[in-house]
Amino acid sequence: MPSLPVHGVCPHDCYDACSVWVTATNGRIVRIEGDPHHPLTRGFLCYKVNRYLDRLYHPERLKRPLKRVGPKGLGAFREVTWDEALREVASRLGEIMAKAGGEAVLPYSFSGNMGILSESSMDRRFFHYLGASQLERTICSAAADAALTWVYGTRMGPDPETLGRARLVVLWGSNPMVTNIHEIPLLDEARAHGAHIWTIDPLKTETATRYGRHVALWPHSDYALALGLARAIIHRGAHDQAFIDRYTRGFDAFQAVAEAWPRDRVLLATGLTAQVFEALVDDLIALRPLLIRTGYGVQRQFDGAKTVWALSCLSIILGAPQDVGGGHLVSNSGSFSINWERLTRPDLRPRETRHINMVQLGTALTAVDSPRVEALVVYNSNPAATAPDQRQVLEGLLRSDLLTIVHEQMMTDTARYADWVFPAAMSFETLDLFTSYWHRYLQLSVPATVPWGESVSNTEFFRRMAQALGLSHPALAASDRELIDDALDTPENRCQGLTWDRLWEEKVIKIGEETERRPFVDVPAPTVDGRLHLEPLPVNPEPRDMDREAGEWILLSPSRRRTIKSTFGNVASLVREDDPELLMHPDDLMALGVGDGSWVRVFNDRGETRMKVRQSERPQPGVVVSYAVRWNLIGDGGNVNQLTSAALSDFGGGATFYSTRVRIEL
Ligand SMILES: Nc1nc2c(c(=O)[nH]1)N[C@H]1C(S)=C(S)[C@@H](COP(=O)(O)OP(=O)(O)OC[C@H]3O[C@@H](n4cnc5c(=O)[nH]c(N)nc54)[C@H](O)[C@@H]3O)O[C@H]1N2
Ligand SMILES: Nc1nc2c(c(=O)[nH]1)N[C@H]1C(S)=C(S)[C@@H](COP(=O)(O)OP(=O)(O)OC[C@H]3O[C@@H](n4cnc5c(=O)[nH]c(N)nc54)[C@H](O)[C@@H]3O)O[C@H]1N2
Ligand code: SF4
Ligand SMILES: [Mo]
Repeated sequence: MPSLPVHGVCPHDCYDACSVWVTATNGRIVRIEGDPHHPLTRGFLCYKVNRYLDRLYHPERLKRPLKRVGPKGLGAFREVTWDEALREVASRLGEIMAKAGGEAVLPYSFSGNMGILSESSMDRRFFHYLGASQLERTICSAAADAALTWVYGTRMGPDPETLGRARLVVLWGSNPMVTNIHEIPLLDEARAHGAHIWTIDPLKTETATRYGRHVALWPHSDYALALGLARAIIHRGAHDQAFIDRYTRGFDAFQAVAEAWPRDRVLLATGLTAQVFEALVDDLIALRPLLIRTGYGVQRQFDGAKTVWALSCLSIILGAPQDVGGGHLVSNSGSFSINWERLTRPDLRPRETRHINMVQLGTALTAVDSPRVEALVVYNSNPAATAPDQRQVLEGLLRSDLLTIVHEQMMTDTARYADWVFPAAMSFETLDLFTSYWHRYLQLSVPATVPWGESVSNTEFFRRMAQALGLSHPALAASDRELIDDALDTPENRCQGLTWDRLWEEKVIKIGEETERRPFVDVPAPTVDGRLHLEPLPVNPEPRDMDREAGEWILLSPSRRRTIKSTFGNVASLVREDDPELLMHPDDLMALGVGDGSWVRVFNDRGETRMKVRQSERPQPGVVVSYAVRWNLIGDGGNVNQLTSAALSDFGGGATFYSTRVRIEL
């Protein structure tokens, strides 16, 4: 007899945060279906999660703690009991901290599970209490976050439920056909009402093909384009001076930067024709509501932050925020009211401790001193596959004196380098609270069954670690229910009656402002003066990254349809071993004298990997594509991140994966 379905939330790092119903029979999950009542996720799931049972009960799913028995990286382990593993790990951690202090311990995690408890609660308390090094979690969106906070004082944009009203949508470096599939019905709706939808992307993506009006600009030239469009609009007198006067500050300084971008310079930088440029200007001036929908693709590069700043300013000088359905949407993370201080307890830190930027994990493990990183605790992330400058990361993970502890669901590329691996529960087996970086629904995910084997949730893992280390502070023993209460404990939530009881009753709750309320217009921007800040970021206003040398290609590695970064990368129904790895334009294949399907060596001064080339008109000549990311194990021991840059973005300390140049040979 199947039990009744319970409400769950897809936990993966995805805009959509789908509402689902999960059914278990005899302790085993047998069905995962979309919730038809969720206004945005609408009862359908993506290609990946439609095959989720293949991941949940994957033959390689970890069930018991493991201790390394062979050389690091080879994946030779033996099963041990939780008691033995915790005892030994606690004793090693104790020795390290006694000798080198808490900062010799480095946590490394990201959004493998987006539940608030799983991503950022007991783990943070634990590391704060130890006085561990603090990880700056920058790998995904730090450049955009910094720019948005500069301009708007938060990360918030229009409610996606109003998207259908837009009459001009500019999808700027975003590929919702792959990464935000529930946005597609909204875009279709807008198009059915006559909206023009432009896609600004160096690649001819599935989204560009669906909506036409594709602007295949040269990678990383968006900053030039945004400023050039703004300049042209201002020169035509078509900017919204009344809006600018009432809601913004810094317009003159913005205009001074935009002045450096006359049309000819923009055409040279972007590769656009004058007709396309003028058609865009005309649409931007004529059509309202105007939504600029910026994805994270534009900011994974050296000039990432100032690009997002320029796009924000472009939408603001056109007065886009004053229409319901208009504005600039990058992220809605800032819409939610979560008491992060109470949840993560930075006050537990014995003293201020150093920060380590996760983008530079390789350097942190191989070159940082005083103290050296002697213990690395990885959860919710698979840096051996997903971090840039992979050769250095793997060199660090191979250090014989590094204690590496990994809490994981699968034997990932990173877990193979661990000294100790602890089995992690899956989200549908644990209680958690979810926000979204796209929509405005807070959701409760209720366990459909108990964790598989001896696996435990992230919160339970860190409770056990604390106990094994003899840490008796009550904050380190809080239950999941107590953590949720702490998370919700804010004046805004109290005011809206957002409590555990209501969440338990309703499971899916629309938060904050009503759909019709226009951010930054009906409520002031949460900046110091309530205005939108157009002043330039405190960085060099000239772009850094626009060209390549002879014999080099720009390598882009955006999201892959059948995986979420490396997650799902071992699910046979989703990953084919013969998947093409490197897409290349036919002209480039011809010039290189390489046939479709050949194996090539792709290299630069950071690393190299072998990939199979496939002829494709997605990239333009001079650009190659390898979707992020496949497991190293499934290739030649490395993947695209052998080649990517660990340099930081202009502002905000973000990742620059796409500022990568490579050479290619047979
Ligand atoms: N199926 C699937 N879904 C995912 C993910 C996944 O791996 N697979 N990843 C999830 C995560 S972690 C994130 S952060 C989001 C990211 O999702 P998005 O915000 O959509 O970002 P990306 O996939 O990085 O890139 C989007 C587009 O930006 C383009 N792009 C690259 N460089 C430039 C440039 O210089 N200018 C412009 N205009 N465009 C550029 C790329 O070609 C790509 O088509 O998606 C999430 N959803
Ligand atoms: N070349 C290139 N590289 C990129 C990018 C790119 O565009 N190009 N994008 C970057 C971006 S945007 C991101 S966000 C990062 C993501 O990089 P990662 O943070 O490494 O994310 P994933 O590869 O999804 O790995 C998440 C891991 O968490 C595990 N996991 C899932 N749920 C749980 C749980 O509840 N508990 C525990 N303990 N583990 C769990 C999964 O099994 C999986 O192995 O990759 C970055 N890497
Ligand atoms: S991965 Fe994204 S689209 Fe797919 S089910 Fe999860 S939240 Fe929905
Ligand atoms: Mo991401």
